[in-house]
Amino acid sequence: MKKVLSLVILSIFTLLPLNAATFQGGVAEQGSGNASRIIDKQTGEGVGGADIRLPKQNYSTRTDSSGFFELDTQINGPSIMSVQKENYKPFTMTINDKTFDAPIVVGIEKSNASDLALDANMYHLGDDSYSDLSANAGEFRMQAIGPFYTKRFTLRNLNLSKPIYLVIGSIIGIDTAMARSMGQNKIPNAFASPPEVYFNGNKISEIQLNGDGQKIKLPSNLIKKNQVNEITIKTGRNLMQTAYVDYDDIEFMNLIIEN
Ligand SMILES: [Ca+2]
Repeated sequence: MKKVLSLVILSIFTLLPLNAATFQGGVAEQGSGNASRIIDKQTGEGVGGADIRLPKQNYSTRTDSSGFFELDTQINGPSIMSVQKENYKPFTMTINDKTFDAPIVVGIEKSNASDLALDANMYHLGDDSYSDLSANAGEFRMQAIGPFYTKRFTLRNLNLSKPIYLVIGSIIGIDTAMARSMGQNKIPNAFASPPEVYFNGNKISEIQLNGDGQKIKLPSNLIKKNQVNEITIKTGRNLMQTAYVDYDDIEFMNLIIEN
């Protein structure tokens, strides 16, 4: 019971920057034995043959025919775990060394025709220079692609009468003052400006906290229907370092457009 509670607290914590309704998967209940499980969120049945990946650990495994899996790898510090299965929304969640102290059950959702999976890969923004106390300290270094990420895509078949969102599956490593005050990192004397999100050249959001399933509304006046649109995510910089530019090293995975 204690484990369930701590997972619930973890979920609430990682979900703080958004409302609960935006969580697409979710830790539903405790698993049994040593095996964790992936289930269909609607039917509650196990999802067999789902790919589980931990890019930072360079580790992957697959669920058995009943949806059960075990992670045979060491997790130090926050890491992103992805779950992928055909016909389901790509799902990610932030895990740490405590997450699998007891088996967990994660519900994944069938994909909708109106959702656009923009990018299921993991990216590291920054300059590969960061403190061991940062929210990003981990054992496997994924090379930084630089201070920003850009993706171009065409938006078709949109229902413009409904809101359209960019969903960031998971994001870790943000060292803002707010992330520090929430206990997401342990750096005593430094903090960074927040990552910024641009849509078609306009800044539409700042991301203050690490977490899963963060939803950003795309302003309808900026949406180009049936044309090329562009999303850019730019990492922040260490505000206590003035001698040179020290970009905040962050990692994110799984971008989806939801309509
Ligand atoms: Ca850095």
